[in-house]
Amino acid sequence: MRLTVLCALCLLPSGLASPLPREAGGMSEPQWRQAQDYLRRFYPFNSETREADSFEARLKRMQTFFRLPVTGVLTPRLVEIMQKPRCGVPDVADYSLFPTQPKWNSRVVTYRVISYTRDLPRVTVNQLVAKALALWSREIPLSFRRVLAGTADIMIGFARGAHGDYYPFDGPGNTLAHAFAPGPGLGGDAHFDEDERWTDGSRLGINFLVTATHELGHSLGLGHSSDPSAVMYPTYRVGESKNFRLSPDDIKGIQKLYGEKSNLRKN
Ligand SMILES: [Ca+2]
Ligand SMILES: [Zn+2]
Ligand SMILES: [Zn+2]
Repeated sequence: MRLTVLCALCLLPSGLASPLPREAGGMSEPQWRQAQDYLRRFYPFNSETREADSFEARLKRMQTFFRLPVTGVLTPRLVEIMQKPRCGVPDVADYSLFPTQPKWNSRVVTYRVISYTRDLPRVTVNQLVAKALALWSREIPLSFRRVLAGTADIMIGFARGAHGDYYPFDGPGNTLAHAFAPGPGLGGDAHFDEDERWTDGSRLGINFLVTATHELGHSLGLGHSSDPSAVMYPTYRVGESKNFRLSPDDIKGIQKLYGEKSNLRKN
């Protein structure tokens, strides 16, 4: 069985808190604690040494990811990023852990929406999931088939708090959703935090199309991108529902995994 991207989190004992560095002043105790928690969740281990490393080393990897000066010092700018709503999948390309990048090997991948949000009509959720999948499938030789019962490759649902996969959601804000890389069982599944207020763009809230397109990118095998224009960027930004589309970076990533769709079939 293949490891998923999220399994990276399992490797980390929760008591492994590093001592708080004191060299940078101006941060409150809760901010330090939040920073430690954030780094533990999203930068759990070094993908080269496969070891959990120090607070400073994690901070440096975060600064590298977000294209900031790599100082290893906690700054207000980093605290600001840490407070943004985001995806629950770590910003660690742990693909070096497996010999091959996980992907679906069949040309048709099935999906099923198993639970819904109270914020949107079911038909809207179904339409937006189909739209998100279409954004990906128009770039690659892969198609999606919805099933209404039984087990699908990609099981999609909304849940709050603990929901049976060791990655409990955290109430309103912060983690919005997470998804698992291709594989059996939980592999490919995408979960959305029901404690968020989901919207189709017609009112305030977290845009479901934008979030679903991101999570389904993980379901297809993509990790996070540090390109701020990419759908696979880890933090959520508002105001991007109109003309929403994949960025060149996303397309490059997905085609690296699956190849290009034949030009004849692309509109
Ligand atoms: Ca949340
Ligand atoms: Zn993500
Ligand atoms: Zn989950």
